Amino acid sequence: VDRVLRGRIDDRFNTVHLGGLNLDAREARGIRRVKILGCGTSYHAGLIGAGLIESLARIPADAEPASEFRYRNPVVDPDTLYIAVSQSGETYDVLAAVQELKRKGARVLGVVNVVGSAIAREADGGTYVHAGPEVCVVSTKCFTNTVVAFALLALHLGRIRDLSVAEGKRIIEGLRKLPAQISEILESEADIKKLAEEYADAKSMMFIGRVRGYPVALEASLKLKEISYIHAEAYPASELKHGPLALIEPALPTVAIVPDDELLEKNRAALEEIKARSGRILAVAHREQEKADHTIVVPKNEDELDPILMGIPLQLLAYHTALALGRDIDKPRNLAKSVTV
Ligand code: F1P
Repeated sequence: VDRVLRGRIDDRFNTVHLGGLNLDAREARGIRRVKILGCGTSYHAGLIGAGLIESLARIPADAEPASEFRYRNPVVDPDTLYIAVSQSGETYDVLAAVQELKRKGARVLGVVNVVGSAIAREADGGTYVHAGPEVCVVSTKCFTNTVVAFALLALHLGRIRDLSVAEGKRIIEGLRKLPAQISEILESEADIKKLAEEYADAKSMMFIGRVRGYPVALEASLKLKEISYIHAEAYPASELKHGPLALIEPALPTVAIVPDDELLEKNRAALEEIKARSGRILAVAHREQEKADHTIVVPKNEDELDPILMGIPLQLLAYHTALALGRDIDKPRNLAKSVTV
């Protein structure tokens, strides 16, 4: 995270690599939409990125799995900024989406970890996320750094448009707090290990989050699947009542993302629905949640930056669950470091 924060999003630091954003102020003001493409963890980081761009730059933004986008003959719009996200920079679905976009005349930026990778070379500009060369098959640090890079991009676009200096400062100060807050979360690893051992007997787990918390739920459920092989599903908390509540019973624990923000009461109501059906609840929150059986308390940052911190204990939860089940963390089955076909 320090490394992303030290390299501003569009300064010379990037020139030797992806070349920065390559957007002048007039072009940045002309963006009508942002579309982010990635696969797996990179798609989930893109969903959080889209939320950051909408809230800080007030540009409509969304993310889509690149693996879907490339097959649906997408309409390419000249006023849309396309951004491809990839840790390895080699994932074929993402590369194919970038090539399809470029064939149709779009400008595509990359948010990539591996320097000089195929997607980095193909993109018209963008940034590296500096998660280090030692990343493993299952993406963790890169997820965090990609989201930080999106926060910087959202700030940059926001400042060119209508974001006030004071609002910009609020976010910058929040970003600066992240390294110390992440260290604080890592210090609670022993407690998270105990929780992982307690929930490791589950055959399946439900993950819920609302708005900013939903991509965190998606990513946490993917991490659990990838390395522990426990079946997991992620739902937007408000979708529970549209079907999935039928699944809730003591044998299906729910991991709930419950930040202290304007949606706190709504999220608490979802916990009540689950408790009313005798579901076990593990909450990730900024303070103990009465309805939950256990709460992992994480430090509070600015609302927009909370997803960065809330994802980290859940990466640790997946890691310790996998260890408790005797899985080979470094060689998860059926998973390649980059999917190149
Ligand atoms: C995308 C991805 C990873 C996942 C696994 C397979 O990779 O889906 O998120 O953990 O490694 O590939 P990338 O494009 O971000 O390298």
